[in-house]
Amino acid sequence: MKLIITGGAGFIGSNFIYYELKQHPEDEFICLDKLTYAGNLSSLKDAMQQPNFKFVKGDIADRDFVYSLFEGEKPDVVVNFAAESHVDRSILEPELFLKTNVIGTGVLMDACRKYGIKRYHQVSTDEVYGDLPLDRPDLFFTETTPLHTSSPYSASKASADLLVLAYHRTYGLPVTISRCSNNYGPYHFPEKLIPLMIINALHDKALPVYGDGANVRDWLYVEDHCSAIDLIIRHGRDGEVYNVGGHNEKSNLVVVKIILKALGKSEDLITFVKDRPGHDRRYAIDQTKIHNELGWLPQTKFEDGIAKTIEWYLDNKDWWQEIISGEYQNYYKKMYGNKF
Ligand code: NAD
Ligand code: TDX
Repeated sequence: MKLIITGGAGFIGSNFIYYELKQHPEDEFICLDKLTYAGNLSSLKDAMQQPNFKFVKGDIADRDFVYSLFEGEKPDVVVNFAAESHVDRSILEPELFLKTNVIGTGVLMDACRKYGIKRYHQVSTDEVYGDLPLDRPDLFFTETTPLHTSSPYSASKASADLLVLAYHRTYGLPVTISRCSNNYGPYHFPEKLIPLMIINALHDKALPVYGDGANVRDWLYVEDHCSAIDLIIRHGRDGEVYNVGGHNEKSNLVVVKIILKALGKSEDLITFVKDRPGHDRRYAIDQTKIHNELGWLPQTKFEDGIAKTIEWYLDNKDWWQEIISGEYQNYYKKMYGNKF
């Protein structure tokens, strides 16, 4: 089988490529990535050594480029990770989110229609469901929870999901969608909560916790997300949405304290800053469907996953030092300059 994996130079995409190379050495993998600020070729260094892996630089919203790639490669499966993925950036500059996340998804699906495909898989997010109240721990997102988005990012992801389902109904395109909770693990770009807090703590810099730090996320180790997508693309049913989550809800403050404790740093580094506009309070996934249909369950407990993640950041300083030495500093000033 030949798979095109878009956004494979990003956090989850690169982890997925390593997962697939290990689990399915008989398959062929092409990574298509624009290499935006979030894409990092060094994350794919070891994959580049494999004869069944190829990297192609390009934009999923560039129709001519995408069509010529599909014409040449004739993939069996497309897994679309490519996206603008950071909520805070979407609040500052929404337009790029529409172009990549909505138009880009449409172009990929048109290419699938034109050249034929066994499966198009859209990597979506639990953020399409909006948020849940903190005082109703009995509530969870199911696949039939209405879409109710809060940020330009989540609105763009929900739009893409609707487009994917419409292409299934109208054109019979064989699609699946996964909606996953917050991931953490190796190669996570340091603008996101967990890597940002690890790296700031290592530098004894303030840890900017938005609002009161009580917002809850359902954290899933990235490899568990990869195993879920692998099952869906190979055994999932056409036209179906599958929720993926860890039943591992933690407030941001609790997560930050766990990181500080593991690094032997003081909680005095915690600094409460101005809240994110429209900040979702709680995400929580009901993963009954993927468990019942495909037998999926997360394998990594948070205590083990966070320990492995911190160790990875300690062992791979070159990877993140390269990132934070560049444009990232301007981003940090722009994003956090007026929050403190
Ligand atoms: P990321 O920002 O780390 O990586 C995104 C990748 O997409 C980068 O390599 C970037 O260069 C590439 N890209 C961006 N625009 C592109 C374009 N126009 N054409 C080609 N490539 C482009 O993101 P991530 O955290 O790995 O997330 C991957 C996917 O999973 C996204 O679709 C995101 O919405 C979804 N998701 C993420 C999480 C999470 O916790 N990170 C949870 C659920 C779902
Ligand atoms: O500096 C920070 N301080 C802080 O308190 C940052 C960067 C975040 N936060 C809070 C905001 C959220 O409540 O931490 C929580 C997690 O924030 P992010 O890491 O930005 O993730 P989130 O907004 O939850 O979205 C993530 O999960 C769903 C991914 O970035 C999305 O791509 C995915 O769809």
